Amino acid sequence: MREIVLKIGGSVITDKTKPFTLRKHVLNRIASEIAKALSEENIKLVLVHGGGSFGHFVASRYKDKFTPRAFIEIHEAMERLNKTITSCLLKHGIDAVPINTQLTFILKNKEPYKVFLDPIINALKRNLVPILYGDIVFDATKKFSILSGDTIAPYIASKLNFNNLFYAINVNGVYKRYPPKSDKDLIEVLNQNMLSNILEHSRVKARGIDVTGGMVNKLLEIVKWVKIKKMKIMMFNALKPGYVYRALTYKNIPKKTIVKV
Ligand code: IP8
Repeated sequence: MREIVLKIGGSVITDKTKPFTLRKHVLNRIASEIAKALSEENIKLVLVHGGGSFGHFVASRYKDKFTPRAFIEIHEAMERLNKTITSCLLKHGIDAVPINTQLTFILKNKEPYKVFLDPIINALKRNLVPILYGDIVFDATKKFSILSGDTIAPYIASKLNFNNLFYAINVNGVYKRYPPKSDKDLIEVLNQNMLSNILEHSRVKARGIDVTGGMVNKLLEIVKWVKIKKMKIMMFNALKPGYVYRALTYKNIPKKTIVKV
């Protein structure tokens, strides 16, 4: 059985340089690729999406001072994005069921503290595709904190003992240097040594607004949560047609980064 957590980057499905702007054609194409993969293979799939020009845009207005109003507004923007994505998945025949992040995760000092996985487990048992998303959630010490999809994805993959964790992003993978000169700088296999090196030295910035820190944060959260050596962790460019389908059906993707924990 294939078990896959697929994190779809906010930079893939939205235009992060323009507030509340969806990349409709990209979303439609990705939904059709997921639908095709699900029709061909037996896959236990959990989807997670980021905030893009919805959640990050509203969150940036509050500059880390999350008031009750921020909690409501950021969540409202994320719900709106999630609703659009879910509707698109449904239109393509995918039995996607949104899982409310605020009701699933309570944090303590920004770390998962109480997590209610039962709805996700129940959905999977009934062949549904749970879809989670980065959001602002309750935090036992800080009142409210942002929980990134980049935390949710490796956390869920580990807790559910999944064998695959994939990141559909807007670049080909992780590079040796930033800005990369060419794809010669693409790291095909990121081993543990390289991983600690990157986490110590690099300063990688996402274009547009990103309150959760892009690639470095992805790697940090992978290292924090994934303890299962056999889990396949892969990052690939979802702006390239066919790559999501190829990833979900285990077909080769020419340019990608495999992360070894
Ligand atoms: O884009 C953050 O999720 P991410 C969501 O996965 C918000 O980091 C609310 C900014």
